[in-house]
Amino acid sequence: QLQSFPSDFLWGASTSAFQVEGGADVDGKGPSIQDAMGARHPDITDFSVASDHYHRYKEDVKLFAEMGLKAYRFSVAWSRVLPAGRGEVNEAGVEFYSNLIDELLKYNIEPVLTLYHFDLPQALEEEGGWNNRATIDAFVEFSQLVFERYGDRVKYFLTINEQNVMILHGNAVGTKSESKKQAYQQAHHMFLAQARTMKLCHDMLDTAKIGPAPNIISVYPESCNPEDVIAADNWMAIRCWLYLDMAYHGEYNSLVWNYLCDRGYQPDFEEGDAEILKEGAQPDFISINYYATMTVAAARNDGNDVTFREGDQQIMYGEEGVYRAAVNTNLSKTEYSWFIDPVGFRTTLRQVWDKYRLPIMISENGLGQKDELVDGQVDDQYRIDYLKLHIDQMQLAMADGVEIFSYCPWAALDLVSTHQGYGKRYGFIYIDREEFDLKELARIPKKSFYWYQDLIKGTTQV
Ligand code: BGP
Repeated sequence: QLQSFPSDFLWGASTSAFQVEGGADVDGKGPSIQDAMGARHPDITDFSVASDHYHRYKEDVKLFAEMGLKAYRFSVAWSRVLPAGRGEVNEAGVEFYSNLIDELLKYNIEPVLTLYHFDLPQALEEEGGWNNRATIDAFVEFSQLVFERYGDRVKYFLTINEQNVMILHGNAVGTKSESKKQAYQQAHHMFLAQARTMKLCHDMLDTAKIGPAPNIISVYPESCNPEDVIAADNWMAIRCWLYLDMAYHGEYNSLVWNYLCDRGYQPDFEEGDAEILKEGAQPDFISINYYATMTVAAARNDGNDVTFREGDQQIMYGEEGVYRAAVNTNLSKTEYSWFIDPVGFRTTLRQVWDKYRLPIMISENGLGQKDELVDGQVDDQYRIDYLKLHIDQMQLAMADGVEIFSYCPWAALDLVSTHQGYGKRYGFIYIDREEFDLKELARIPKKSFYWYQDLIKGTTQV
């Protein structure tokens, strides 16, 4: 049934630096905002050791090779290579990623490098973080270093992971802002940083490909009431299309721009910004993270549009007077209350393809669950079921004509959740540690590891 995948399809898996590496202050690494915040909740772990991938990457890459991965998506911790965010280069940090890339290539695993995954250097945060326009220059300096040092070996670059989640739900992922107006100013600076970096990548490297990596999910109106339908459409534009339109067209989506102006959130432009955004709109592909769809009803403007139900997924709430979140009774939920919607994955892929006609990479998709180690094994059949349903729908999307070249589920190995600790696991490889008890951090392939290995083997043999 899986024969329609091209033999060069990049079956992969994902991680991000601060969630997997540990080694938070070794070999000259500077603190990031994630380190500086420590555990955001006292009852869950911080990121200081994580999965200790920094010290054990060789063992991990060997397991990735055994699993059959064709690609591995990771991020470079900005403050590991530039401890102060700009200026002096930390050669030990540069070498870590160089070694990691070589190790991947040794096993023919394509490195997919995310430049920025939630972990701004703390030194830049202290100068205002993304509120400060100078952070744009620092990001470009960082990107230039990455292109210089790794551009000879890395072909695929992702600019900014889930910019839309940082802007709309910064509290969950560590990006602070005092108001929506300020958040959209930060977004504007990130758009400029991304545009300059995409251009720089093409100026510096002949064969490299680069693209944005927002979280894109399709939306359902709660009913066929036209007011619900238009609210859902607005949600999609504000929550999703803005971010891809900026990368692709280098312009604000007009519908979203009107919304920003109506509510007084519109960012300040400096002279030349419009040209930078336009000139840098050079994505070679689009990468999306997909976990769950959203359902939306018309706003009632009664003070309850925002209602965040305890236990619901953070991204599932409304905005007063704009739209309100609704419950989709057709969908089941994970034990962390994230909706499960494989068909919505197909819809999302079709919509992205229809709008932009660029090849698509899926840089995240997966199931967070409390796995149990029993007699040295982890039977995560639920994760296999989840991934299989999504892969089936991805295949149907491909049959619809959507061009997809890579699937990198979250996560290659267990790592620290952005805001829900180590108990919530996503990996194909179990890491033997508890929230606060590090144990030996042994690597134990889960049942899903062997299932994915079989799937990759089955679809890539000629
Ligand atoms: C995405 C992030 C990842 C990751 C994942 C799972 O939003 O890009 O960094 O952690 O979601 O989310 P969580 O860790 O909150 O369960």
